[in-house]
Amino acid sequence: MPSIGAFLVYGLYLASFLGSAAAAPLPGGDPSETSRRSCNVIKRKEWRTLSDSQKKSYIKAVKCIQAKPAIAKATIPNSVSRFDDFQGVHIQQTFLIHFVGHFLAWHRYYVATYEKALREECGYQGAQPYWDWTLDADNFLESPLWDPDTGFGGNGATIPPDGSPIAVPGATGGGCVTNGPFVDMRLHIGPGASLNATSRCLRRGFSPFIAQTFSNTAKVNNALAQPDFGWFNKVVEGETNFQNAGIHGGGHFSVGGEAGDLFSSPGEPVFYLHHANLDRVYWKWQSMNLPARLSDISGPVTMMGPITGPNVTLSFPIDLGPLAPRVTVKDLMDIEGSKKGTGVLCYTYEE
Ligand SMILES: *[C@@H]1O[C@H](CO)[C@@H](O)[C@H](O)[C@H]1NC(C)=O
Ligand SMILES: *[C@@H]1O[C@H](CO)[C@@H](O)[C@H](O)[C@H]1NC(C)=O
Ligand SMILES: [Cu+2]
Repeated sequence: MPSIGAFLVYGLYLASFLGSAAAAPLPGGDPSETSRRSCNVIKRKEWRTLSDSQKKSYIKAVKCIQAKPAIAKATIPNSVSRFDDFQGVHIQQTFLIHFVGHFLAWHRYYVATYEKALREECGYQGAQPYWDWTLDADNFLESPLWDPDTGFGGNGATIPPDGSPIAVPGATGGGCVTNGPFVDMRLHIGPGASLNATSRCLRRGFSPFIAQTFSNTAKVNNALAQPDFGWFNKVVEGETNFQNAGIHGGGHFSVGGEAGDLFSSPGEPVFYLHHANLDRVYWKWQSMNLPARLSDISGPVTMMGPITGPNVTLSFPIDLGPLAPRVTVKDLMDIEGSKKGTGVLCYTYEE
């Protein structure tokens, strides 16, 4: 079967400027100042527990952020909207933030920054919802997420071969979404590592097989059973193949299309619900032994780097470029760190 590794080659030319991404000027001033502000902890809920009107408010906020003009044009010239800004930063940093020790910390900060943008720039009153894909693992197509009226719309149109850049086992669809709120959505950058101007539809290629195989409760429990962060992270990210993928890959490749693109997957609005759930599993694992696990961090500094180190530490910088102030892994270890004065985050999970 094709490996994700082969697909990584797709964007190797990026490597030349990835180093400079870390040096980009950052707005917002001293993050420790932000962390000292008072904080009202908001509660993230599972998508299907929201009322129809809460669901609609969330979708409305996503459409709002997709209509707000970009602020990151200096580093992502073809970004049109604030939504594109987020996608562009992920594309730029793809090789810096996956299969590394700070994978979960980076994506934790990234989703929280998106949540903040929805709330502060688009008047969204709720918290970032999450998608507990274990609830849909055996009945993927029936997930309330795909409802055209109260969800994100359904599968992409059928186009053989599957429209995702790698052949995903069990994939269907692959073309543009055919119903729901994102049927007319345009993506302005991507796919893959491309930051060139484009105008693309939102593609999906549902694979119920991937959902059933990798997004189930046993897989989550296996991750939760890991004794230290190094193992937890390895199990969550899994291998770069479809035999031993992790729950991270499960969420991405079950939706497929844009979501199955390692670089430009945040072009899929459901990306943020998937990564919120991954973050929730991470927080669950931390909460099983919080005193120790608020400071347990390890893993390679560079993508798939040597297991002998160097390892990521609490002082490792986390950089979202023009999206947010630079922080460290330490600032992101506690999802309520802002309230406690130990970090920059201020949310929690229902259940
Ligand atoms: C982006 O545009 C440049 C200049 O037109 C072109 O050389 C390059 O191949 C394009 N890259 C991709 C990935 O399409
Ligand atoms: C990095 O972490 C691994 C796994 O926990 C450990 O075996 C190794 O000694 C560490 N390397 C350094 C340089 O700390
Ligand atoms: Cu990612």
